[in-house]
Amino acid sequence: MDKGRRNFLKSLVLLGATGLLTGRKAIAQNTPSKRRISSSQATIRPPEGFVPVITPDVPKLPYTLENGIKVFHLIAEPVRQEFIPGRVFDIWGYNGHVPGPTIEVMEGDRVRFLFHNKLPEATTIHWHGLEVPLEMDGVPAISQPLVKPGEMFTYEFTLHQNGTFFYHSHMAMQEMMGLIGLFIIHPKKPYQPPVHKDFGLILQEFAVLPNNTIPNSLSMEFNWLTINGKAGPATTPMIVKLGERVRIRMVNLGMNHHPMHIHGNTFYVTGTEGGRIPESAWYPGNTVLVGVAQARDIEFDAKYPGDWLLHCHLPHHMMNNMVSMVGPIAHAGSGMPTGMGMEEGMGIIRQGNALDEDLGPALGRGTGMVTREKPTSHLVGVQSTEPHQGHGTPTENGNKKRVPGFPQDMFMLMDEAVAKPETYGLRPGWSGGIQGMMTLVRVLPPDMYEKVMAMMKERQTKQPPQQPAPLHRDH
Ligand SMILES: [Cu+2]
Repeated sequence: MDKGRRNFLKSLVLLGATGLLTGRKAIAQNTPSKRRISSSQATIRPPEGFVPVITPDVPKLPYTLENGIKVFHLIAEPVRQEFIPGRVFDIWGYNGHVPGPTIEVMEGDRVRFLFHNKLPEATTIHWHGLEVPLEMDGVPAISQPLVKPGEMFTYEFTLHQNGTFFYHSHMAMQEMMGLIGLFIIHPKKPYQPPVHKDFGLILQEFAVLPNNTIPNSLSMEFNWLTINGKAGPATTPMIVKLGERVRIRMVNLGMNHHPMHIHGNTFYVTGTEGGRIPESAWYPGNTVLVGVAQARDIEFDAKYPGDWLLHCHLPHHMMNNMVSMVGPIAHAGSGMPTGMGMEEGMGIIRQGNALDEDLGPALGRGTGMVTREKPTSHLVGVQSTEPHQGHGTPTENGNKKRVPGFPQDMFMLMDEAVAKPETYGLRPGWSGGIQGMMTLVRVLPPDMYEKVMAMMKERQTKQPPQQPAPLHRDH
């Protein structure tokens, strides 16, 4: 058994024990199905060559085994989560995380989900892409009754598919609050050619008005774009050893499609939300459109050493907190209520004359630390003693020329605030080049790879994984 698989099995045991402890209260409230499972339906063991999926910044959902059934506890609840250092948002997730913890199972498994609703309103869970009996499909009022606050519902089915799937609330606005998670089903026989690294990423978008923490789920525009619940540069790079074969699974459930682009490498699209694509139909690219409700798997051989960007190529999805043309409201300090009318949307809240330069573009696009605006005439044409804040690229001092369109840059350095083993050895100032829906695939030569992996292992043994504190743990 190789090391990766041994570690995976070890982690299952540990996670299983955790699940048992945290799930005790839930078990008492629930009446699980008494159905007996024959030995032919017993849990499927991972095959030789099995590679577990890695979901940076997102934990796996633990389970316990009961008569060969994998039993999971899934809790929908409010979550406080930091997308980037200093910016904590009030969103909704599962088991204290956004996106929810990754469900990782085997084709042929029988699974049971004891679903607890700790939200203040009714919800259900839909298993996206899974062929399950209608009564397990999770559509409120169509396939099942609503799961009211404080209630539970048991979902149980057998998995006959394999591939990249996801689970999510089937209440549209709840989806926009963050309620989604990965559901990875490994095949009984590993896909060919085998990969060394298998990553899973969830792409999400949130509209949070300046000085607020609560997303406006009605907005059609978005200013926080995340990968696995983090905005660049707080996204955690994917660490790969030079020469390894890599799979990256990407899932999208928002209002926008995301053309995901990788630098310096050519990949093949090898899977969709419908499962594995036959090799004869794989197609090459370096950008794959991960449309709403879609999953896309890509694979490539990591032949080129380097720190390669993987990012959505929509320009506005490579920013944090962009809030163009926000009027005085930006520095009101007390925040704006969410749920405003659609016409107010994101960033078109103004007072008075729309063309008054005192109500010019807000300068907080960097990481949103600054939402105070200044008259645009302060930016150019005068000897500026106060360069636009939060921005790191040098500006020509004493530039007497008024340059229409200035400023555009949002270069913001925060290397130290987001430092972790996975960022070790990046070029100083690297964090300025990564914002919004951006992350890195770091293809490291063997010596550097071993060093980073050792640092990651040390972190694992030294600190428990960081968990955002749910707001209402005691419900
Ligand atoms: Cu995008």
